Amino acid sequence: MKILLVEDVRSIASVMAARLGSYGHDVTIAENGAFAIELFKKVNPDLILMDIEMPVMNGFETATHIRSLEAKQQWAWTPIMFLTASDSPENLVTAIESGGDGYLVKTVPEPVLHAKMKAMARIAALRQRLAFANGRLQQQASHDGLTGLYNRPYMDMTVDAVWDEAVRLRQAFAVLMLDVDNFKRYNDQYGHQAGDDCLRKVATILGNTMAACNAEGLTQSAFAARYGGEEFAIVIPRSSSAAYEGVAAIILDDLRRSALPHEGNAEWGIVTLSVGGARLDAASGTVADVFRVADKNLYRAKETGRNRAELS
Ligand code: GH3
Ligand code: MG
Ligand code: MG
Ligand code: MG
Repeated sequence: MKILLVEDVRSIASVMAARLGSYGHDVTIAENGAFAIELFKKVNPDLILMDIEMPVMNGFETATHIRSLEAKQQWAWTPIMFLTASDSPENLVTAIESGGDGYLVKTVPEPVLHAKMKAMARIAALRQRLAFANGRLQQQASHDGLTGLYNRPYMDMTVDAVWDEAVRLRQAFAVLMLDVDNFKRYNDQYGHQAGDDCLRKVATILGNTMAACNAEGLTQSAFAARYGGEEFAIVIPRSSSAAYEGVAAIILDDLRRSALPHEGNAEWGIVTLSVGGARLDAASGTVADVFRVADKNLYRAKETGRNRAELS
């Protein structure tokens, strides 16, 4: 385990650190609460062992501060064991109230300390596995399994939040709906498996293009999502009309330049997209209306020849 040991008396700290080190733990020492908070952010320890009486900031105050830092992250809770001189009920109550998980007396016998650390290491290992599994679940819940882009539920949730803020602050809001041209023919000619690969490639291009647009400052927090089937959506918060038109043009161009073969796609012979867009200078009404307009424009782009954008 990575242990953050907080103790102002140097001799006690070094004896304790040597013991913990001999059990195979990686110990960082902080000599007061203020240093402990700095090191806590840097080291990301599995366990904090902390003295109560210290200058600058005592152990209880430090624990409260660490808990308030952790409150900003979901699921964050680093175990804190206080090191006390005396085994009193008041200490235990205050320890728990201030956000600690228990305490050890400083004169704890060697085998007891060793055993307690074994128990804490088991909990730390479990927390690591949970954090890993949780990260994977979050990724799966928000991303499309085929293409790796954001999925529809994530997009809907994010759009609602972006839209609410846009309405409140009367900000611009834009959306592009994109649909692969003649994709049924692609499947018919190359097979469904190749169709899946093609959707992955198109999605990668969309994702990369939007990352570049954000990185270059053309857009801020714009993102692409798989809307369903061979349809995608791009949400562009706070977008100027130049940025909105720019993104549509760049997307069409990036896909054309990738030149993914699609023999059955009219005279082009490569995979192309049709795009319909809608943009408001100052958000009002409902976001569903904005999507409806974009969808209508997508239909017009199809009607008037495909491989093009219709924006309003
Ligand atoms: P249009 O230019 O008018 O959009 O023509 P289209 O053929 O693309 O449109 P249509 O809606 O007729 O067909 C869409 C096709 O996309 C049919 C469906 O099988 C295919 N499709 C949807 N989702 C997937 C997928 O996940 N994988 C594959 N391989 N094909 C998909
Ligand atoms: Mg002390
Ligand atoms: Mg379609
Ligand atoms: Mg299509």
